[in-house]
Amino acid sequence: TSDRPDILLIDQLPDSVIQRLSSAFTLHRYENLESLRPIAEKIRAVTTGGGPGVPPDIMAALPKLEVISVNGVGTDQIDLNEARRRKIGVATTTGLLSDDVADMAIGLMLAVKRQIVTNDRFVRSGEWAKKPVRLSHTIGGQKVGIAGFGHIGQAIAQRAAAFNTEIAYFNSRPRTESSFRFEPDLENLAAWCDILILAVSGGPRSANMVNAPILEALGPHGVLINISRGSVVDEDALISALREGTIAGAGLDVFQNEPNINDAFFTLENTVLQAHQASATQETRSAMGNLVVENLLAHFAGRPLLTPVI
Ligand code: 8YV
Repeated sequence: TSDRPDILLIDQLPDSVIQRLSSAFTLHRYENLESLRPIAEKIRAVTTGGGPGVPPDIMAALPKLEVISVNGVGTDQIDLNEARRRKIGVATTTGLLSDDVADMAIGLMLAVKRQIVTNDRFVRSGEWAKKPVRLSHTIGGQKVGIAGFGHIGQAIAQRAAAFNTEIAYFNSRPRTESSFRFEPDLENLAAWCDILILAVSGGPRSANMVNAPILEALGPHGVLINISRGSVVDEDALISALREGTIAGAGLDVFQNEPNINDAFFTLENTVLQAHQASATQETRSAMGNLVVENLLAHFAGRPLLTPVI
């Protein structure tokens, strides 16, 4: 009945959020297109994460879809033109996760530059008693280039500034309200900086934006940090650059084909890997989940979405 709309869940949500959802809606977990078919006609809303989005075949299979509530900020895996054409509302959890994601970028920067993860392995393997410790690199005075200067990029800049780094950013347009230096050319930014942090949104415009020439420009002392989308980086070029010392190291939270990522990453000593966890704190995931619920409740109460993207 219309009192308890049927909702399709793609991706994981915290238990407390599932409980809130199940008190207002009838929930269906997405497994595959086959098992979706019999209930597809009933589904009026989808919740999903920024990573998985809503694959086109799922969207096409849901004729009664009214609203997509994204547990994240990325909409690169949702066909927004198609959603607009079908008058499907799309909401995200904008604003809630920038701080956590920026913290992860800084954490990865420190982990790579100060060799925290390799040092952890050095201690655990018992090597400490046998070998001299390796020297790492100072953060202060380093040049930090930030590609993508939205909420997350700006939160990264604010934090990086506290480490007495020099900062410049690349963006589709200058942020005149910001006092940080704008660099309109990504290759120039890569050539200038010691640490290149990716905070651009995903999608066709940024696909493989960080390719072999950008990595060459970053150079043998350069470090790449990615908390945005795996699609932004040409991974074959990155893996060769890390193997051959074209760049010094990388800290990666996101990959192509998650979670079945290229296993070449597993053997790279100079990389620190995370499982797309930059927003994955209990506090933020529960705030995000609650906003996912609020958007759905608003929609089915006939009110506008709280945080619509279209
Ligand atoms: C989440 C994200 O990990 O906000 C995004 O776009 O990718 C992340 O915050 C994701 O939404 C959960 O799948």
